[in-house]
Parts: sequence; structure tokens; C-alpha cells
Amino acid sequence: APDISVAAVQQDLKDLQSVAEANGGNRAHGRPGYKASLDYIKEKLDAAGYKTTIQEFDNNGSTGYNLVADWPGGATDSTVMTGAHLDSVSSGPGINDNGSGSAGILETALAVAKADLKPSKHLRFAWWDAEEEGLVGSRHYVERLGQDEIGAIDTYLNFDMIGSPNAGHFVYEDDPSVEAVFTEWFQSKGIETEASEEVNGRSDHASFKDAGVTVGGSFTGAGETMTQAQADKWGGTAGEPYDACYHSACDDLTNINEEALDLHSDAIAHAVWELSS
Ligand code: DTR
Ligand code: ZN
Ligand code: ZN
Ligand code: ZN
Repeated sequence: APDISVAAVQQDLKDLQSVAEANGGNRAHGRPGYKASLDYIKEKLDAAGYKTTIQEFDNNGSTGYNLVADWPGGATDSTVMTGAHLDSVSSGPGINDNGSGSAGILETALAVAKADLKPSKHLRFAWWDAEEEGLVGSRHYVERLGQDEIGAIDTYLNFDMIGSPNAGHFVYEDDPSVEAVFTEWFQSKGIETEASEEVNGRSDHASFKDAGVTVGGSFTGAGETMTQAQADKWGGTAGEPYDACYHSACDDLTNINEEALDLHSDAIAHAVWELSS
């Protein structure tokens, strides 16, 4: 897989920060900043040759919007899907949570187009609305899939917070073979990852796992505290949260660990290339 340029990911984060600033300071479900974020991502994907679809749904009187982007080609009865929630909480711009995951998968999707990749499996990318309301967008998407369409998804990869300032390096441990794709890659970069207990059920992969789809992903930690053993292994500060601005107004452009963002963006590309070949 190609190296994902962290500068490109950071440019996307700058643009998402600008979107928040132009729309009341957040990118939350039901607010103008969310749809503006989605339009930004959709435009880049359309220009790169993706077939994009906006799926609308109602959530307590607010309209929700999921963005689904298909890379033409590959066997659609064996699809590798990669997703991230695009909505922030209403308290701030949500740059780490989850601009980081949204930008990381966007740059991987653009790398696929740049390489004009022709994998044997079909590639689909998705940006979810209303995750912060309880995985509402991804649940809506899964509910609308027919049983055969669910069976056609080989793997769903989820990325929700991949740039935490006091970064941990966690891999979802749901499926051993998918987990190994990540742990072996991080190992090759000198990083010993951990399975995070925080992960279970706590993001959009749960919607897919509950429907019987194999899931995976990576994560740099939220409001929990880094241990001394982890600080010894990864660097960082023991006794401090992985992201002290989690769900706060300070989750802005300054709330990103560039090295972690690059590492996990590269891990996304590696996993997509590996699992779709
Ligand atoms: N629920 C996510 C943050 C979060 C907490 N634990 C995990 C585990 C894996 C991914 C994300 C998370 C949110 O606030 O969006
Ligand atoms: Zn990189
Ligand atoms: Zn959140
Ligand atoms: Zn999140």
C-alpha cells in the first residue's frame, strides 16, 4: 500500500475545522456544520471517480445524512467496507473525534483512486451521521441492507479517533485474522499494540458486528487514562487521558498527534490493500 501523506490528512482536518468555524463552531448531527462536512468529502470523492450516494434518515425530527462511496469494480459479493463517523458532538469541531478517522479513510479512498487500484474485492467507504447519538446512522444503514447485501460484506473496518494527543495504539480484537493484519503491520513499525476494552460496542463497527459482519479497526484512545506500562511502551504521559479534549470544545486542530495520525492513516491503507487483494 502507498504511504498516506499526513500533510494531506491534516489539510482535510484544517478544512473540517474551517467548516465548523463557519457553522456555529461544530459539525454535529442536525446542525449545518455536519452537512457542510459531508459536502466537502463528497466533492473530493466525486472528483476522484467514486460512485457516491447520500442516504437520508430521520432522527428525532432532524434529518441525518450518511455518505456511501463505491469504487467501481471488484466482486460486489465480497465487499471490503471502511467507515468512520463524520458527526461531532455539539460542544466543538470534533477534529480528533472523529475528523481524524473521517480524513484518514478519505485519504485512503483517494489513494485507491490515484493508484487506480483494481482489487479482486469491491471497495466501499462510508461516513456516518449521528454516531454520537448512539450509532444511529450506521444502524440505519445496516437495517436497510437486505440479508444478501449483509452477507456480501466480507469485512467492515472502523476508524473513530486515530489522532489522540496522548496516543495509545489499540486494535479491535473482534476477528483474529483482521486483528493480525493490523498488529503485524504496527509490529513492523516497532509499535506493540493492545486490544482496547473501550472498543466493544462503542462505535459504528457494533452496528455491523451485531448483524454478523466481521469487523476490525484501530484506535488511539478517548477519555480513559494512559497507564505507566503504556507510557513506557509508547511514549506519552501516564495518568493523563489519551485525549483530554474528548467531547470538549478544545477538540480542535491543536488536538492532534501528527505521528499517531500518520501511523494509523498508513495502517488504514495497509489493511484496505491487504484485505481486498
Ligand atoms: N464512542 C466513541 C469514542 C470511543 C470510545 N471507545 C471507543 C472505542 C473504539 C472507537 C471509539 C471509541 C465516540 O465518542 O465517538
Ligand atoms: Zn504516512
Ligand atoms: Zn465522540
Ligand atoms: Zn467518535
